Amino acid sequence: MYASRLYSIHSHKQSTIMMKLLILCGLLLVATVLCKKHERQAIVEGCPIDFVKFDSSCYHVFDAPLLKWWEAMAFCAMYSNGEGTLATVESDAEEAFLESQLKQDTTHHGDFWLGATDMVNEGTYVWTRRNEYVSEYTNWAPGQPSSGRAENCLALYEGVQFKWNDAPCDIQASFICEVPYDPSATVIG
Ligand SMILES: [Ca+2]
Ligand SMILES: [Ca+2]
Repeated sequence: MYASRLYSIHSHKQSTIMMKLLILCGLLLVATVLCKKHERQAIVEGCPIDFVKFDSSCYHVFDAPLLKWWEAMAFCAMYSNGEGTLATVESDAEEAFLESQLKQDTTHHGDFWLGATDMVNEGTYVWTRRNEYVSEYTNWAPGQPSSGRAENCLALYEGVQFKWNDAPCDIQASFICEVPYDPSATVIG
């Protein structure tokens, strides 16, 4: 009788330990999933949430929403207190960085707006937010710019390995925003 009671207490203790272990495993599983989710948010200090840093700027490729060139420019200005702009590309290194971002993901199709246009003076492209001519650095695809007054906005085009293309400003396309890297900026979370 005594032995069986002892056995019963022992077995009760064992099942309590098992229960505790199961709860612990469950908590660990939830914590792992939450950590993975957190990683996906990709917060880089000094950049807006989900932007990636390169040199002294932060960038994000937007596959959606698809916007006209001027809509995309206004969209980018929502970031960093109005300092956001469609990306400007001013060196081989910056171009290579953006191309690598686009080539990483096979879902990127079509044109990706950059921040230059020749809509004011045909043939003369200007980085509008910087108020600079596109002259020091260019990376036009062969045969581009192709279409005179019919195509006045600059894009990286997937069909030519993300080299430069002039496209009609009112087509709805993907786009890349760029904001200045600001180490003093903090993410509120
Ligand atoms: Ca043009
Ligand atoms: Ca073109």
